[in-house]
Amino acid sequence: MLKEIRNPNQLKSLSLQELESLAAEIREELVRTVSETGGHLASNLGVVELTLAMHYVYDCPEDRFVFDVGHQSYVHKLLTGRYEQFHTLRQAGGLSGFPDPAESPCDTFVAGHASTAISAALGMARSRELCGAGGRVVALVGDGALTGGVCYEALNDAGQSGVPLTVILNDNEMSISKNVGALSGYLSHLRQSRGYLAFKRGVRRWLEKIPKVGMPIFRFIEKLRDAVKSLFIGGQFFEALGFVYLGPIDGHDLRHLIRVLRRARADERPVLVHVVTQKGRGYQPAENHPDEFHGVAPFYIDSGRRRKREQEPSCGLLVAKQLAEMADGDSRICAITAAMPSGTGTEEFRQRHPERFYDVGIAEEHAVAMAAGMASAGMKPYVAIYSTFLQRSYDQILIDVCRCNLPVTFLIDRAGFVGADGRTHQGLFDLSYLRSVPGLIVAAPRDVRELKRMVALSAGVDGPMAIRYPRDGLDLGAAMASDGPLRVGEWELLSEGEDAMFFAAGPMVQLAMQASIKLAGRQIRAGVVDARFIKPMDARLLVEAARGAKLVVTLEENSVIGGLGEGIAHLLAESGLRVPTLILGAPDDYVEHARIEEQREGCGLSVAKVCERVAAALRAGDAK
Ligand SMILES: Cc1ncc(C[n+]2csc(CCOP(=O)(O)OP(=O)(O)O)c2C)c(N)n1
Repeated sequence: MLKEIRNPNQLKSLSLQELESLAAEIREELVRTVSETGGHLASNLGVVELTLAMHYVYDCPEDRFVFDVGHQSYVHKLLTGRYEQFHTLRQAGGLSGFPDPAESPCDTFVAGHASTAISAALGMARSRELCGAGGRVVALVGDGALTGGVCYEALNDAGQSGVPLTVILNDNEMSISKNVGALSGYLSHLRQSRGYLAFKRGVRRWLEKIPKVGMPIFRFIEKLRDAVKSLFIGGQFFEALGFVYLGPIDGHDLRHLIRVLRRARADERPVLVHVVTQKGRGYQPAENHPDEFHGVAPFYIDSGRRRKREQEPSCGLLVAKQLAEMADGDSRICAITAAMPSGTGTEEFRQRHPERFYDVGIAEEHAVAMAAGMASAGMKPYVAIYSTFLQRSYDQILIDVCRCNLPVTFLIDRAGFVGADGRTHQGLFDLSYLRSVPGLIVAAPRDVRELKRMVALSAGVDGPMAIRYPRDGLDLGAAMASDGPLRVGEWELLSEGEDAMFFAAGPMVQLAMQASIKLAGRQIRAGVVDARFIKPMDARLLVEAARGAKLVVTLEENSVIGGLGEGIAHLLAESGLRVPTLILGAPDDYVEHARIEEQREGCGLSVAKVCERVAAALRAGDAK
């Protein structure tokens, strides 16, 4: 059946039984494809019936769906004419793993970062009112996303707006890991009231059988719903915010879902439908380990085992282990994560020092402001957040931490290209947004050995520091390890060269080394400096190394706007040294999903392409 669905309107002619078999087909397709491509499996398996019911009740694209984060939009993609391309998911040139309006008119909004769907949906609903356009707007938000503060700003605004808007809360008790926080406890309290709802359904079935008076009595009871429900369910948090609350309902019961969504659609007020689903539903390994199958690499369907062994250990895990050891001897050290204990490796720290570990939910701004508070009261917090999500915390970094010179260390994971998650997840901006922060030390180690030294160095830094690193731990080997002292703001000269001088940061040092070897084969002598501190920069070594060269080349896995290269160009200009400078890095753009090597190649950051650019720049210089 799935093959035949080119348009979600086709669903409307299917019977309940047919919809149920379609759900089974969709699950098979999800498991088959994601086992090959990798991706967000467990979240999608959990919303199969819910997405079917949404498309059954609403009319896409006239009605607009906004998926929070967007990682759970695969079922929607399959139902909106993208079945044929589904096997290209997350690969270069293929379907994105997130909604993308360029792919389909049924994708209304790009997300990737959590907790923005209610705001966007309210904006769309208001815009429709102003333009006199019809159609409903529905936001699908997870209970994990609901730990993010933006949701409350939106609920607060939407609840009093009187604008027709439906928020579907997909409550599976999980963020990536187990959900956290008081609201998660509140939702669990609501879920327990399902006994009451089952009781209500039972009453209806019973009353339906009584001719004439049965249904009027039931409707009377329904009118008393709020009063009766509050006896069983307790505080009506969402209703206090101005929403009509419907639920909790079983998110795998299609008949019930359709009935409740119809009711929500007919309501002219803001409505919140609380749907309870099981993450990973229908595929045993994902049901057993929904956290591991949240975002998964290609795997064998039979066992759920990964096809390729993980490149172990990740930088995050190494850092967390080291930090846990440092914390043994320093009771001020604590670790903070924003809903990513396994992704950032900080789970390791939790094992050893649970009393000094904080998972604050998807709340990066709060995480950083809280770290500032802890540091101001004597602790030494380490905040582990992915580069892309730390963007949310710019203000807290600038004002709450750095303005007061507080000893908070930022462990910035997934810096640089991130591969299949694509445009919304690239860690290509942190050097730009952090370099502008007064007083912040910004470091990028070239490999895991250097990373270790930087984390050790951070212990003695009595102010803010950021260390950025990619997911996979590159080890350049003992021969490339530096044995000299590591001092804040000091770079390292790795090799000399009179034609070109590379200044590279992070894993780009390896690329610079490889390029310099290849260039030597073309009689071009290129030296390499590890510019491991992006702030403060080593002005002395820069001028010394650049003075004898015909060309300065900077290499970074960051946007060329505002990163290492621009910083070096600025310093060179200030020093009065006039050397042509080639700034190589990510373009001023959003880099699409592909493998990391493909993304590097596409941005000109391969050995061959770097050599070409350097040779061409030198030729142009000679010609002048
Ligand atoms: C601002 C931000 N921080 C962190 C993440 C990483 N992240 C992606 S999905 C997710 C969990 C979302 O949980 P939930 O909303 O309940 O959806 P589920 O996967 O359980 O359906 C997290 C933490 C993100 N996308 N955006």
